[in-house]
Amino acid sequence: MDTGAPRIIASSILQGAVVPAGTIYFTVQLDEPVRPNFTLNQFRLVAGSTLINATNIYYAANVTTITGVFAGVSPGAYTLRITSFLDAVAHPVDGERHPTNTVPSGNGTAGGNFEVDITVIDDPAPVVTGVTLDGQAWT
Ligand SMILES: [Ca+2]
Ligand SMILES: [Ca+2]
Repeated sequence: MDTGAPRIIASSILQGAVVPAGTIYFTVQLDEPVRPNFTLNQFRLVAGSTLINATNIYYAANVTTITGVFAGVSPGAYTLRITSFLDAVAHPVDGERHPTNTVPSGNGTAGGNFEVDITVIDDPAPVVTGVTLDGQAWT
């Protein structure tokens, strides 16, 4: 009998990460399958009182690896938040982020949001900062 809450055991973005603006892919792996009836507000970017739902959610066939996609994210400070994943018998994910390593999640009690603070920055094209000439004199 399944008596345990799922936990998040891997996260593609860790607490404090700096990521380029644009499309952000946030993938998490759980230690058991969760129900695949996702809604886009189960992956969110939170910036103050602004809540941005995922643009898409993808998941592997066994529903242990799930990706939230956020398109067109502007620079700024955000919290990535995952809420309300349920296992087959409706135990909510024990989601609190690990205090130092981000994962595995959980505080021993079913439920709790998984939240990762990130900074989104402009990602400019590479700039030439120096050149090496091969001995030819400029005249
Ligand atoms: Ca379970
Ligand atoms: Ca918990």
